[in-house]
Amino acid sequence: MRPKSTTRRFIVVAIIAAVALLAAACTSSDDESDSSSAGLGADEIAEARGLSPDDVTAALKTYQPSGVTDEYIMFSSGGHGGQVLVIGMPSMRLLRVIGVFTPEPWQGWGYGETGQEEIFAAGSAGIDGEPLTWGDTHHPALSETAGDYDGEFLFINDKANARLATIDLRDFETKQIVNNPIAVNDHGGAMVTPDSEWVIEGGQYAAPLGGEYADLDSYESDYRGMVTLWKFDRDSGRIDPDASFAMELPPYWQDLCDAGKLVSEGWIFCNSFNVEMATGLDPDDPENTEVFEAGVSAGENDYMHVINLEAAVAVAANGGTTDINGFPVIMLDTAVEEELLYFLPEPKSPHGVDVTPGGEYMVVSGKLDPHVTVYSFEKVMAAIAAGGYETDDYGVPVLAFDDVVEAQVELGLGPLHTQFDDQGYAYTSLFLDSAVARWSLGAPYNDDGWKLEGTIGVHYNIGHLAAAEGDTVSPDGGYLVALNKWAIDRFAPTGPLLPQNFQLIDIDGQGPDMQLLYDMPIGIGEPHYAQIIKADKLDPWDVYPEVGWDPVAMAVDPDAPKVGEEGVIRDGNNVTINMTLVRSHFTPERVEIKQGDHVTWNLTNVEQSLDATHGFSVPGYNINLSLEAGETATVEFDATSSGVFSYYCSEFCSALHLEMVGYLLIAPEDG
Ligand code: CUK
Ligand code: CUA
Repeated sequence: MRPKSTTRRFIVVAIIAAVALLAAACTSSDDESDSSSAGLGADEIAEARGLSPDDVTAALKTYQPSGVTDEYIMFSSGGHGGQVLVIGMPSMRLLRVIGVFTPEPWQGWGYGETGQEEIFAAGSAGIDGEPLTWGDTHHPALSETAGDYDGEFLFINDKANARLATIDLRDFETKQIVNNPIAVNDHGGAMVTPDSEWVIEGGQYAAPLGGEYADLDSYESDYRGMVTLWKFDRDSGRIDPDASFAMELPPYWQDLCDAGKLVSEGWIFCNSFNVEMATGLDPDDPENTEVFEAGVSAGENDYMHVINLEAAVAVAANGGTTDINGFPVIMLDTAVEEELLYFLPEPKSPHGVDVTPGGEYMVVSGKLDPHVTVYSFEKVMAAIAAGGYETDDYGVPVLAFDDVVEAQVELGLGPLHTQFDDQGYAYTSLFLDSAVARWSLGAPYNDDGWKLEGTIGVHYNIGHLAAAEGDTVSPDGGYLVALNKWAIDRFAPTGPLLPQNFQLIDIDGQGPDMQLLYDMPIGIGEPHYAQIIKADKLDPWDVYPEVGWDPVAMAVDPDAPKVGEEGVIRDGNNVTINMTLVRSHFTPERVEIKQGDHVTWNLTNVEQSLDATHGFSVPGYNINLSLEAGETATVEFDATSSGVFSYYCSEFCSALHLEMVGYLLIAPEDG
């Protein structure tokens, strides 16, 4: 167990004192119907607003005075908004929306900047080369060193199009999108190994690998699942596709994965569903009346995939792969032959797999089973060593459930995901019960563990949950966030589309003692997973390190426009504009070109002051850049339309911001 931070201990002491005062005041003060609270004392405000003592403690635990920063930072997926949300905790203030798979205008993400367009193009899985302009982000993964978040990078998957993105936490910007060459969608990504050498991307809905066509009648022979291991190169800050590989899996629907840690390091665990291999209702076959929701859950068991990553890496390195779409894949028969893959029976339609902080156990929840099932890594290793197992239809060894299970704990209805704290507790989301269950782990965490401690209701239908550093080797405890799918009656109505509801919960207590602190509506996409890092582990730049910094290359661009060297250079139909930006003007302020010109517009924000961002927007041409202090960028476009285009700065940067403008004159071709 780790000691609580001194700040937190101080807060707790302060709250106890304040609440004692307020609780007394709340119950004893006179009837007051004045709705204005200006000039009232704290007790009178609580009374006037009808706040209970619990409301008051919740407010005291989450309020951040102006200028005081948060203790934790939560990185949440933005769901089909395609971004990552950055939220301060415990205040639950939205700090930033990082554009990833979706253009984001405030950051000028995806509105003409050449380097960004190259990132989109490299990672675009669009049909016929058409770029995709959205993604369904599910699982953010902070980079880790020795199993702890190191605050350097963040990975996030796009479930819809089987893509992974890399975000650099020095500037919180997306640097890379890779497109899975063999799969059309994914789900078990992004999860990292304890030193972030590998980023795991598990599949979801089986399909022929490589994008070929095959009829659903040949599902069992032609459809396949997969897991892809992307090699991360920390020095370049990028995934290295040339050093990455995938593994062919049976056409079960692989779901979430987690990397082993400490005692289980070197192994990967992915749950799956649809071991039944249901293929949906067939309108031409009256015998087949099984819709997916019934067919996929018909059997008693699905399979957790236990993958020997270390051995798989060796097999891939020794050429034990087959190229599919130019990407090396360890085929299923090789995986069986080389003993890379084992299955563990999982109860009814599992979702999520979460490895305990010490790596000893893997926790799985059956969506249709009120239990969590805990598997022992040690028992799995012993069962593998003992041999003599059954196999599935594809020849993969299936270990006996009783040989590998450590415990089953009954928690409630619809268990999904599990997180951990520093007190030896686990927390599991209960979708159907709309609750979070706290349960104690067994040895070595608690000698009398494997039992439910209590539940707390959430509002409503919780998917994931995230505890402070709750999936690392050393969880912090203290806070947990319930990522609820439904909000129903929590917020003022805004039409038929309701926000999701992030609820902050204090998990500092013991047994059933948990307190709901705060509701945060999320009105952008539908977040799935989130990770919460201690804020002081992050060390982002205040401004770019040098003037002329290219955030795509993460280096100074020697050709970046410099003060005194601005101008417009013509070479035939190619026009290059070198421009600098500083409060409150562009240089040059006039750019005169001709219709039909090909324009390369280089810009440098030459400022080095904190928060001195300038925008650059050109009407009609869909160009909108955000240039942070020191940043350089390039926009290329064809001047197809003649006219007068006033480009302007879109950030209110100074008192004379409105004057930060220039004229782009595009003369008609035959004029
Ligand atoms: S999944 Cu969404 S609630 Cu994509 Cu992690 Cu479980
Ligand atoms: Cu620069 Cu407004």
